[in-house]
Amino acid sequence: MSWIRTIGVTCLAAPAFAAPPGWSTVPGGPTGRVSAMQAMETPSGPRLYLGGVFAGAGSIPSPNLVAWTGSAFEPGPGVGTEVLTLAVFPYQGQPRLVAGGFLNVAGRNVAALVGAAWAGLPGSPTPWVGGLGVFDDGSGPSLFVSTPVIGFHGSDYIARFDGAAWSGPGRGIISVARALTVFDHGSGPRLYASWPPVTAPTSDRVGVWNGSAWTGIGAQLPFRPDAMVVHDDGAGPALFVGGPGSGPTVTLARYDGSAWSGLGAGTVGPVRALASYDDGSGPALYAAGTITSAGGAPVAAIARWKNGRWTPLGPGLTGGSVETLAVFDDDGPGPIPPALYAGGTFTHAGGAPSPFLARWAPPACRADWTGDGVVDFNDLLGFLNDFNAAGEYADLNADGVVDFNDLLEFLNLSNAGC
Ligand SMILES: [Ca+2]
Ligand SMILES: [Ca+2]
Repeated sequence: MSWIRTIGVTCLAAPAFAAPPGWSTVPGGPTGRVSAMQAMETPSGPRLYLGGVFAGAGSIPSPNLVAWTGSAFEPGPGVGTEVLTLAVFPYQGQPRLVAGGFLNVAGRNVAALVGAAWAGLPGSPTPWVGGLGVFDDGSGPSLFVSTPVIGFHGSDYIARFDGAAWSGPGRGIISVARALTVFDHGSGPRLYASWPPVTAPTSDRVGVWNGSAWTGIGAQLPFRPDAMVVHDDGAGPALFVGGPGSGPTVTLARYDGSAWSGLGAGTVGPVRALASYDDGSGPALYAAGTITSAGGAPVAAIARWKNGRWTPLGPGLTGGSVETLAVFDDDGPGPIPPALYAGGTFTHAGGAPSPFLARWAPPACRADWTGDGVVDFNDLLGFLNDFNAAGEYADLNADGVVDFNDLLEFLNLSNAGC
């Protein structure tokens, strides 16, 4: 039979869970825009917190913040009028979820979830908060808070809170930084902000906090970033940034510690969220927002960069934008693989209704090649198509080549029911 043949295709990563991923909806999810997501361990187990502008999740009232347990939604509890940013920060003796935005918790716009109640951080901004970042300069972790205040605790637009007291790191940055990300390119960790400091050329676009002062990045970038993530594309960890751009402008770049570089033909359209996620075939970079093309081909709001090329995520996300991405493992060590969650204003995922929240992941059962929840003949046909095309997910036994042993592996999985 023609499809039984050896195909010598080299795959780079050893897949832990190779089967083609797909979109699924998360029933009973948030009833409005999701702007931020944060995974964390809690005394009740892992939670994915979702913040934004909504009345609750499904029929559960919980304004602007809800928690996903991996199988159900819980009240956040709700907070404020709009959550823009979330982080995890040690406060009052243990790691806490902290939120920023338009919260007005006792007049403050950064609040920590202490037990079952929100506590406004004393000294936190009375105007809104657009960015939160956690950075340890060696003296313990500090929460960096970005807000539209000149001279906020002695620093423009940004100040730090060590859990007890605020300090202004001197001259600040030139506007509210939505993205604050820690990156170490070999000379120690630094905090990167999505606006340059007042002391650097605006063309630097990005500010760097070295533990004592803000400096420019020293390498010009043609757009201002809104999203940042550290990702290893195989050439070592690098800082990837995405931004608004306009028209046919590339809106994504990679910084290796000394220079910016592009990602192939790049993305067109605003990038609002970035994530590093391993779907079982190795880590890849995911860029999302309102992008309309990646690598020169059309995509719907989200695309994947791996091994030097762009791929769409099936029919993508439509009807609105993607504002945030997060990786969450619904059942921890259980059989369900980690998923990439997307939140925003979109209405559909993979062509099916999935308002404001969607889940991209391989099927829990590897023999369910089509991801429709049943193992049948269509899965064999689907696998054989990918096998013949030497598709990247066809290396089922993770030995780096797509060959007859992978077909045997699939048949074994299929016979075993999964
Ligand atoms: Ca199936
Ligand atoms: Ca193989």
